[in-house]
Amino acid sequence: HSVGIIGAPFWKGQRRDGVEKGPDLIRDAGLVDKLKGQGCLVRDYGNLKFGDVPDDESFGKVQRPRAVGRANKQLADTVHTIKNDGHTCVMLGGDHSMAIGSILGHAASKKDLCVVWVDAHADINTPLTTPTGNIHGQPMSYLIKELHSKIPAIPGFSWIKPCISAQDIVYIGLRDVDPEEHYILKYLGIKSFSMTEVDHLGITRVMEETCDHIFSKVKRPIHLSYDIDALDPSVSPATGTPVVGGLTYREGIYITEQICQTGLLSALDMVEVNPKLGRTEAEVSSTVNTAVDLVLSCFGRVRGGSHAPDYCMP
Ligand code: DIR
Ligand code: MN
Ligand code: MN
Ligand code: MN
Repeated sequence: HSVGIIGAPFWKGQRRDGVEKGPDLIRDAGLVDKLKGQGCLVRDYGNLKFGDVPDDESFGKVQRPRAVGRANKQLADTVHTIKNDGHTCVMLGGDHSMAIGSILGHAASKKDLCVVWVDAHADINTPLTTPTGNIHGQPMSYLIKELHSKIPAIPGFSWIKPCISAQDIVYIGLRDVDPEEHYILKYLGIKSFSMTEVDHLGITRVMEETCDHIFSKVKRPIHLSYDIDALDPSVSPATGTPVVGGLTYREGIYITEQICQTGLLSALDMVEVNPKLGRTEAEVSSTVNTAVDLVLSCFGRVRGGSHAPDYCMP
């Protein structure tokens, strides 16, 4: 695997500061060396730098639209470059509003991508349905072609054009979905495996059906957008909106192992790690180490162990 890493230390898609520390914490936990140790070629593109955006008045309920729009444009351009350089792109967040730029930048070089969104939340509120005004609860609404007519013109967002169809999306891990979001999911017929389906089918069948759905016509590049709050807060407590009853560590890792197995992972987001929201050092390290393990498992780490192809016994 050839991996390009970009840090997006951005928090303005929600209200709790600390999530901008995610990229450096995940790196400090040894991500790059561990990826190299399992045979990956790694290029670290560093962290994006986001300037101040003055007079960023809310648009209706939507908070800090210009800052979010501008940061996502920077990210989209960089992800596009990383894809054109031939890497699988890893975006370290930052809050989940950065999936807008990550997916748009990815789509700029891979037109036929599909999205697997692993999250406790659907993040599909529109600017008109959002109960909180936080853009990290809305990114999907800007990206889906079928919702285009429902999205008003937002300052800072004029460059954003939807790039995916409702049928190209699978959700896994949902358990905190707003009523309007639930309506949108049903109305568009979006494939979703809530925690109820994970309980009912088991994670094995969830992943089989996920692959059947996204590859029903042809094999295509996968954009995996992984919100660390998909996992149970007993595993990853240091995050902005934890919700009880989440994926176990093993279910979370099984998802990334199976996505790796497809051979079609083209871009990954690892978002919403917020060290300021861990109550103890152990809570922070459990969250950060889980994020690292999920990334490693996207790029070939297997729990049964492995060895280099030319390995000889001493
Ligand atoms: C809620 C919470 N649905 C919102 N969303 C979160 O703000 O739109 N997404 N926490 O990660
Ligand atoms: Mn979430
Ligand atoms: Mn439902
Ligand atoms: Mn999310």
